[in-house]
Amino acid sequence: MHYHVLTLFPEMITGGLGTSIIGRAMEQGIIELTATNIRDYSTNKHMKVDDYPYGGGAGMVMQAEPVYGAYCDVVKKIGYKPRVIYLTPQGKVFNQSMVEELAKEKDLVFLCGHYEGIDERVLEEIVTDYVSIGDYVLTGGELPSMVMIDAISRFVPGVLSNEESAQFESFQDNLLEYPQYSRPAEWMGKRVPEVLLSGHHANIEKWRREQSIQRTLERRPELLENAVLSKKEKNYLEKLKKEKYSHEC
Ligand code: 6GU
Repeated sequence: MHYHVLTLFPEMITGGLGTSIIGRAMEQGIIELTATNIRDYSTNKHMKVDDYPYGGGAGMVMQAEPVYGAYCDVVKKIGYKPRVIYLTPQGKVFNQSMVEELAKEKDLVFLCGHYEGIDERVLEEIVTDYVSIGDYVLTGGELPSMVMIDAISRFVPGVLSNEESAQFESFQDNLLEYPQYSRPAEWMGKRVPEVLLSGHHANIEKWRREQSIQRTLERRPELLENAVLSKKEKNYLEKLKKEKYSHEC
């Protein structure tokens, strides 16, 4: 996977993604990250990339030409027109199924806007996907593109080791992850649940599934509508719901 990030702040991207699991995958050559400074494509003698909005109003607008120049260089380099993701609070809200779909691409371009946005004409010309990372407003598209690159990379083959593998985590089966414990067996008077010390693998598995169901009911009940549960697990969920309501005043 090769990520191409078009931004006015390339150091933010390379600095933010250079460590930990993503940094290791770059060293191994499994993923590649090129952060391009849109300012390098300014055709203005002062290297300006923004101007006042036609029609008036607050703030500045990023001009079409430098953005298009940066994009065209990517197309020239890779030899085809890739998906171009524009990070905007007006986009479709990013989720795990988008992660898994985007992880199949060979190249992805992330276009990061600033100021009051980017001239609409270049967006019409190059953008294939408008994506938001949630319903709040950030100052630019850099943090959202880093969030997306982190999440997508976890699904690029070879990025995670077997142990780190994505298969058994939150949102698998639409259930949240069960709680984890490590040594010591007692900390501040709190003991690790005894079943985890028992070595009885079937009981541990059952306990973890039940904890996942309980945690999902408490924290993200809307996910349970799409969760895949066995008959016994459905009964367990019904029991939890009854208990929950019986505790309310
Ligand atoms: Cl993708 N961009 C900006 N500027 N703000 C956001 C966002 C994106 N997603 C949520 N808020």
